[in-house]
Amino acid sequence: MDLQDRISRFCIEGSLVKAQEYGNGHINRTYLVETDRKKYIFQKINTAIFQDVESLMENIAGVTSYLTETIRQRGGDVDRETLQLIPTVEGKRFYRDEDGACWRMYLFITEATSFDAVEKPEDFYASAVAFGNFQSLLAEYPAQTLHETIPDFHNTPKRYAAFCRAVEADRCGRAGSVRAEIEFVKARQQELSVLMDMLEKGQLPLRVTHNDTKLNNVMIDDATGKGICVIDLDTVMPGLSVNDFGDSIRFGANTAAEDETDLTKVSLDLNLYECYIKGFLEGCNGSLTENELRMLPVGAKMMTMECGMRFLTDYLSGDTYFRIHREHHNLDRCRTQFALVADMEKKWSRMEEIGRRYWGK
Ligand code: ADP
Ligand code: GN1
Ligand code: MG
Repeated sequence: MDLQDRISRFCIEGSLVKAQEYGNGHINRTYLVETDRKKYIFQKINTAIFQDVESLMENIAGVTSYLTETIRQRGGDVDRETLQLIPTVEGKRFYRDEDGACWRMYLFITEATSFDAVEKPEDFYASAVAFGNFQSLLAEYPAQTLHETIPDFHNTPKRYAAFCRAVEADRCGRAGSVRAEIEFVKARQQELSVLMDMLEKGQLPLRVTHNDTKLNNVMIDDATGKGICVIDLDTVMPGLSVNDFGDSIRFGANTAAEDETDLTKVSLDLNLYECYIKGFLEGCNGSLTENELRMLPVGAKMMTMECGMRFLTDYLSGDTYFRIHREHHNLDRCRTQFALVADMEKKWSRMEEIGRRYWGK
């Protein structure tokens, strides 16, 4: 069965013109499908990571129908302001082929761009409003109906434990060559549980969050410059708002790419950091508690630490999780994250001071 056959299992309009690989996600395999009438996004779901595809797709169907209803009530364009699943010809949410691979299809969001790096601060600001607004839109969503698609996804202490196991196992014999990176993590072990501890003590609320708030997971409208649609809903689960904030900073406020090899280019751009705070608070629309506001800088550092640790864990375990495009790619990614953490530590008082400026606004 080839790609074309798999595409034909979905309710597409028109006849197929072309299908080509698309985007820069690290997890799923994404294709742009064009017919003579419409464009679609076609994805092979990464079933090594998402083992319970039924539950995953139930989450996505639930969230997208909920968003569709709200957008419709507000008179918005439901085909551009939320993902729209295209059912299979049997009316299912995904198609399992004879090899057991799982496929899903969405309408392609037209006249909008997902950026892999910040080209204009306005776009980063727009993404912040969109992610904040996404959280506000889902504030009343019945969180108990959501499946945990990746258990303990942002449980940083558990990520640390997994990292320690990978160092211990040293499956690829790489641990010896990354001693400095291992030490970098171990030196910060104490800090890694601060957010989870606050959650446990009821000092931070559990909300329905996106959990993967990279800039390229939001579509920016080409005409208006607004963040028209939040995409990549695989990890929408109960989580912490400060982590949604933090993951965006980790990716978008870095002056270098996530996989830059020249670490002198890596730093935290404080202007972008401030610009994101403004947009995120606007999108959250006054819903964040005092503790959440206070912990925003911690969220930024924690998501950067955690992501670096995850890249390093994957490097030590033989690159089985994140898609890599070159040798040592995960190590390069890990190094940028740790360089960014080090720069945040230098700029810590400025990060807090900027945060304080927006509390109460
Ligand atoms: P991954 O989980 O691998 O990151 P994504 O769902 O984020 O996969 O998709 C990868 C890329 O494909 C996105 O960054 C975006 O550029 C593009 N994309 C995904 N869904 C759509 C859509 N509905 N319309 C337009 N582009 C999309
Ligand atoms: C993955 O799917 P994508 O590329 O948007 C990962 C995130 C990481 C990110 C690092 C489900 O995001 O958690 O922060 O790579 N997604 C999953 O770039 O693990
Ligand atoms: Mg993505």
